[in-house]
Amino acid sequence: MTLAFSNGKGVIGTVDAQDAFEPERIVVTGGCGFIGSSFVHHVVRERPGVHVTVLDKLTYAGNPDNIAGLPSDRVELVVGDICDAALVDRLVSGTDAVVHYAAESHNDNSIADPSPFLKTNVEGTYTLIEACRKHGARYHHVSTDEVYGDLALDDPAKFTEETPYHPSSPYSSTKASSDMLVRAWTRTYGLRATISNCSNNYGPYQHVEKFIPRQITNIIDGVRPKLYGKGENVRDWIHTEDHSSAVWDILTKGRMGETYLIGADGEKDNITVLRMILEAMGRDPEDFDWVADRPGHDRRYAIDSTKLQRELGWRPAHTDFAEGLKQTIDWYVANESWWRPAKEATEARYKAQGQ
Ligand code: NAD
Ligand code: TDX
Repeated sequence: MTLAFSNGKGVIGTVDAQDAFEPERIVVTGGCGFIGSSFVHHVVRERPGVHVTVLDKLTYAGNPDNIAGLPSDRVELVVGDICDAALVDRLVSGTDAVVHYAAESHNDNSIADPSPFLKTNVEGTYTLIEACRKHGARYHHVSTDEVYGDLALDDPAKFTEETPYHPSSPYSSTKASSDMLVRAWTRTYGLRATISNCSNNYGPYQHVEKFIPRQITNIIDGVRPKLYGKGENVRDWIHTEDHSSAVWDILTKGRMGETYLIGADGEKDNITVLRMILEAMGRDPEDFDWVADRPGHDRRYAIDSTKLQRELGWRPAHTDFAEGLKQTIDWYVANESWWRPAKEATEARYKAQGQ
């Protein structure tokens, strides 16, 4: 049987009934990070019947304040490591699905020290899929477009689900490795899994080590923003709330064993984004420093999300990047107490790298 779904005006997609899935209890790993916490908020807001257990190690990137204030009968935080097999086994035994966000997520850190990336991104994923296999839980794997490597700046192509894997950095190669584990577990053991590969996210609660929050908070601090290389690298920006709605759709309507690319046609080069931030904050658009380039710096990412849109009817809600950026800037201006504790150490790390 096939189920149709509509946007209120007409049918925009269908899904096989056998794949439609309505979880009551989910485990969200990395739910105190930037994107995982957005997903937790999304589920609490949009799905009143669903209980969320967040499993998060609270590394430098995890902050329990990101999910503070959510109702305690809907959201439980378990502080722990996804590599802890006994803990993972216990949590997965009582859940319908695992949505896996936890990761070491920053390329620059992976270049400075790859070891935690191997541990968390590869061994952590292995630990989770083994538990899901044992207990028959559904598994959704959150990954990145960086597994496909990069595109030339003048190439009209975009990544699709058929693009060969070609990761460049220690971070993206560990994410690619984790995707491969999920694919193998799906085929060999019949793990009931889906995978999504999303482009660059922006929005509130992003760590100040990442490009957009780093520049916003530098400007607030009266420090000149830092642009790598020639500033011509292109990223395909998507608001984190759109990433969250897409992951929910894939979890509940996606076909087993399938990969879906998530993107919102938000390609911009870095210098353009930086000038937009400077202008939105009332500064001279040329008031920034050129700094050393990232080794192996991927040139361009671009996502073709046709499959997700056509099969599952997903659409991004935040299509005005300038407006989303302005709201993001306003959030950092209004929430200095959230980012201030991480700022000094982050900038000290960059300074040591000449960035
Ligand atoms: P983040 O660094 O902001 O958050 C990561 C979270 O995982 C933190 O809360 C941290 O405490 C937790 N964590 C780290 N190691 C852990 C461990 N061993 N056990 C338990 N918890 C652990 O990352 P993010 O930007 O929110 O990214 C989340 C996911 O989305 C990652 O898998 C990332 O690869 C993927 N992704 C990110 C982007 C992006 O633009 N940021 C784009 C596509 C995909
Ligand atoms: O200070 C900076 N100056 C600068 O020019 C920083 C921190 C970055 N950059 C550049 C590098 C990139 O071209 O900006 C671009 C974006 O950098 P990041 O925010 O570090 O993101 P990126 O490396 O593209 O990876 C992000 O998107 C894909 C996330 O961090 C990953 O987790 C995700 O998988």
